[in-house]
Amino acid sequence: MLVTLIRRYSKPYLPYIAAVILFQLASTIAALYLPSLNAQIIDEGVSRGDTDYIWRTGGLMLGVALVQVATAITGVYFGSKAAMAFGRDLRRGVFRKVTSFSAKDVNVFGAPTLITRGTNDVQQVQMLVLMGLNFMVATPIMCIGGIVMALREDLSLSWLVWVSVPVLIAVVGYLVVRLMPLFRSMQTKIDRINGILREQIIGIRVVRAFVREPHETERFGGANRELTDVSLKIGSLFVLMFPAIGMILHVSTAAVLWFGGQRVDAGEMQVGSLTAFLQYLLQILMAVMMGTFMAMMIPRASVCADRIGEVLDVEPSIHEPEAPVAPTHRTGRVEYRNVSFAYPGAEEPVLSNISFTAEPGQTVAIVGSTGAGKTSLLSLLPRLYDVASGEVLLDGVPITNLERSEITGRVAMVPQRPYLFSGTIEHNLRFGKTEATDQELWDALTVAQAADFVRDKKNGLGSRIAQGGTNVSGGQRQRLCIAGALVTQPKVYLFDDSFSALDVATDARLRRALKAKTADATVIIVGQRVSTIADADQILVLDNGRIVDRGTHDELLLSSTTYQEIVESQLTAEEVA
Ligand code: DCP
Ligand code: MG
Repeated sequence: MLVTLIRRYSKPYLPYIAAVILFQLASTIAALYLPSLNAQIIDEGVSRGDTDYIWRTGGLMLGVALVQVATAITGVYFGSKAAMAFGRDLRRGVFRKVTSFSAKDVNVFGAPTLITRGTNDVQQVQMLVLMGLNFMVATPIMCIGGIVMALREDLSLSWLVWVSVPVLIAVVGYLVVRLMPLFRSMQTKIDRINGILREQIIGIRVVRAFVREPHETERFGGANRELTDVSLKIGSLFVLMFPAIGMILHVSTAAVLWFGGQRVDAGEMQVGSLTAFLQYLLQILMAVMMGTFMAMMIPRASVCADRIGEVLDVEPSIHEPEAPVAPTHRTGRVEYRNVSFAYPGAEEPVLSNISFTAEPGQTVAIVGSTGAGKTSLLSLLPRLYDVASGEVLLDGVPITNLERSEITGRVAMVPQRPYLFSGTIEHNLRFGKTEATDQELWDALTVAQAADFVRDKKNGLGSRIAQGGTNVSGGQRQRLCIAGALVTQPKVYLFDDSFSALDVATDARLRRALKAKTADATVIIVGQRVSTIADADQILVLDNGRIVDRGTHDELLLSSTTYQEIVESQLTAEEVA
């Protein structure tokens, strides 16, 4: 997966990568040239006292050093550009994919892990690409070139290379092998922390209400401790790594000086060659170390790449039809034909054999006890879920044959738990229709009985809304969502218990205004309160996922025992009050 991802997402940046390779090649060759120039100065210039030679070669050395620095910087510049662009594209890929998910697909993963995969996991892969680009070319050339150059300086000291390099590889390799499983478990621990944190932030009111803070703190503490433990283990191995590497470098230096010194004494080697040899050996060891570090990043990044790949490979369970049908008319007629539906993974269907028709201009109300399947029934029309059997038709066309834009353009749903996005009131109202005029917004607010409270706000339409709409009351949130639906002027309105947070008087006013505004539209209302639904053209009584009775309020009062019970329970409650 790692290779596939890198290949697929780095394609547009091949010119950058080519530049990186070129510049690194230049910089590495320059770096390899420097010690030998240094040796020449010492051996040819200093030993003979040839100041002229020293100046000339010194100047050349300065020039080479400048070239080396400049090419190295340019190489890193292009490398970073390519790696960051790669990361951006990959993140965008994950985001696009997740936005194409249906509710069912999101449930398969869960929100926290999708968030980690789109952020932290992408970052790990991006890091590998960055390191890879910065060291991939330099490391092997430095290593091999260093060995060749070192041997050119002095063959008889070469055994020092053959000893120190394997020792370094063995030590770093051992630590890396110990580190790998720790990195792997780190990713899942981060997932867990994310999950718990998210749940607690979202559920903060419940946590407060039930004084669950100590328990929740404990739960988070546990996950946090686990992450800390893993990080500590990783840290303690890293603590070992640096002294170990340092020791190998220093012992090698001492050995070169010791054995080389003897050869210099014996007149078999020049001082310049000795320093050059030492520098080459250090370059080789550095390169080996970098190579091993890179190797260490691969397993972690490939775990991350697999996790990202899992998301990218999902075929969204709800997709556009292959051969979309254009409806002959767009009036908003809704028909459910023998619809059954079960949530993914559930054994029992939540809806069975639902059939009804809602004509334009009509209001269909759905009542039923909690858990009867009302929300599920509504969510089938905008295709949040697909039916198990039967058909849902919009203007005579099965919605599975309609393009998504055909459905969303004609159907507006006010969900049971209304949601507002962070931004302003205006931005939320224009969510479904960006080109709406201010007048349209105010009209919608007036119908939704929300104009007064928006006008009372200091910034009016520009008032800020917090994420999720938590800085307005439940009733205000409902009314803003209703207004948002009205702005889009759909053919079909779905109100899922949207008037529950309103007092009876406001509810009545709202529905009266709504009636005028939605005269030609199809309205499907889920309601608990009998007063909300009493004047509907058709009332469906839902029980346990089945329509047990249907008719108008007056008909049902006579014929339906379930409906009678609902009415009685509310009448007595109101009478008592
Ligand atoms: N259900 C489920 N998975 C979901 C949502 C619901 O398994 N993601 C189940 C739980 C209920 C049944 O489906 O037993 C019906 O749920 P609805 O949300 O459709 O029920 P209502 O909307 O009728 O209930 P309420 O009046 O409480 O809103
Ligand atoms: Mg519901």
